[in-house]
Amino acid sequence: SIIVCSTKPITPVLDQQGVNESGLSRIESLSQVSGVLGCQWGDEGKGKLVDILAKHFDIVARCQGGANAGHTIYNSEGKKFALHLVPSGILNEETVCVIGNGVVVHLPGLFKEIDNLEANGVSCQGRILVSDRAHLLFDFHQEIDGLREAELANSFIGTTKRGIGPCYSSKVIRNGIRVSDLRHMDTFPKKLDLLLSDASSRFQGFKYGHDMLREEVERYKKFAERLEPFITDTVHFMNDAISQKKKILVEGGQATMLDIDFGTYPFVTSSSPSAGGICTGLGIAPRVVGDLVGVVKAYTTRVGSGPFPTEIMDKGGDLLRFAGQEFGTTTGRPRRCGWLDIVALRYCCQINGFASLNLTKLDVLSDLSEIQLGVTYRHPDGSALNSFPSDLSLLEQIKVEYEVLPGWQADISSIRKYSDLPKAARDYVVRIEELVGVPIHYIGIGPGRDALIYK
Ligand code: 2SA
Ligand code: GDP
Ligand code: MG
Repeated sequence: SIIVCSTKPITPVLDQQGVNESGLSRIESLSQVSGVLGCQWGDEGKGKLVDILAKHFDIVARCQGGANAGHTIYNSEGKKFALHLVPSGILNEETVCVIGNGVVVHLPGLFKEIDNLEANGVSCQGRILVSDRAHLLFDFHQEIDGLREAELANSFIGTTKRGIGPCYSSKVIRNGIRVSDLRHMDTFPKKLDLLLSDASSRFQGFKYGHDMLREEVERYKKFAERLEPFITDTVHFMNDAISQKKKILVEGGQATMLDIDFGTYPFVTSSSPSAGGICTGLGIAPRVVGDLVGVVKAYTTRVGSGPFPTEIMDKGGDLLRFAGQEFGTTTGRPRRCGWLDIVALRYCCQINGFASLNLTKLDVLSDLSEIQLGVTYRHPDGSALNSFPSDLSLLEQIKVEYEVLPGWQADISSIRKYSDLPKAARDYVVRIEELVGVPIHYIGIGPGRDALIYK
């Protein structure tokens, strides 16, 4: 047989969303129910991957969190969208977007987001389903989020003040109001009254009167009418879709290191952004959940207070912040920056059992002459920790040991093939895979839809 060798470099054939052939096989082999979850302290670039994958899924579903999430995505013309409650599948017109029972829903915020999408030519009609079991997050939840942070004084969490903790508190203490309650406007005022009086007895700074209650009820009567077409028994919908062999992609908000159980408690969010949140937040069985893709930034950022072992405290942190444009999508807060933390990443991979990883923002490291990887946590007694500690006081005392790798000091943002990356960049990717034991299948080299390398 004759083997014909081309002397010309082969340019990958890109489809409209910039997916080349190797990318297609990666995406098509993802299981019927797949998920995209954050591996660090959020803002890894989950939204971008979900938007790219959405084209190959029938449904994109959010299972936890609320409008604290900020997922930035760009359409094929480069137009930017910052999503908070609406799943990042919305720009792909064939995709149905589900807001599951585990999400806390601030209706004014949701409607504003929908109006903004519609004003920018994205049709949402019939494409967004809101679970009848999801809890409603009221403006007063946001107000007491602020009061609670003020009360905590120097040990404040640094929440997004979107009312997340207070709303999940209402849910767990069992006086929360759910979307389905909007269908019973006769009993709604009494429920809201109880909820508000609970808040005012707990927070001196929170006052409400009958006028406010009446106005809020009137407002919610209108919201109830507007929401009605969106309200769905999403547990039934999801399970039906699974039996019909529809492809479902679950979009995580926040990340495992902010998980209420596994994160750096109490400096965490109030939901479960890790794998378990998929089942509780959508009402689907663990055995139907297939491949989970972990999204990990090539370095680390954290917004809000709490331990951050690999944080760069000197001007190196500022350089990363500006190079990576690390400012909160929801609040605009500057994000704290540091090196990639392998100990935390391994812990996260254990909890979630990722099939593969998406390493994002590799392009941001391009100017550095050397790059550090936090590989070991050393106890004050000199021993190496064999897991991520739950004890925050210990976490503050540990010393991180770093491996230093050479940088590549070249612009990689227009590269679309793994083999075209500079050797030092490939070495960095491979070293992370070796240390973590999970393959990196996707590499982000820019914010745009096409800026993804499939490995
Ligand atoms: P909350 O508001 O109760 O969930 O805050 C508790 C902690 O969780 C963190 N958290 C986040 N961290 C990163 N990104 C988030 N979303 C926005 C974004 C944040 C923003 O995409 O940039 O705009 O500031 C997010 N949401 C919650 C939060 O910082 C607290 O540490
Ligand atoms: P999410 O919350 O995980 O969806 O992430 P955010 O949207 O809050 O933050 C990630 C930011 O990085 C967004 O502004 C994205 O547009 C941007 N981004 C995502 N992937 C890449 C990448 O590979 N390179 C660069 N330079 N930016 C990226
Ligand atoms: Mg974000």
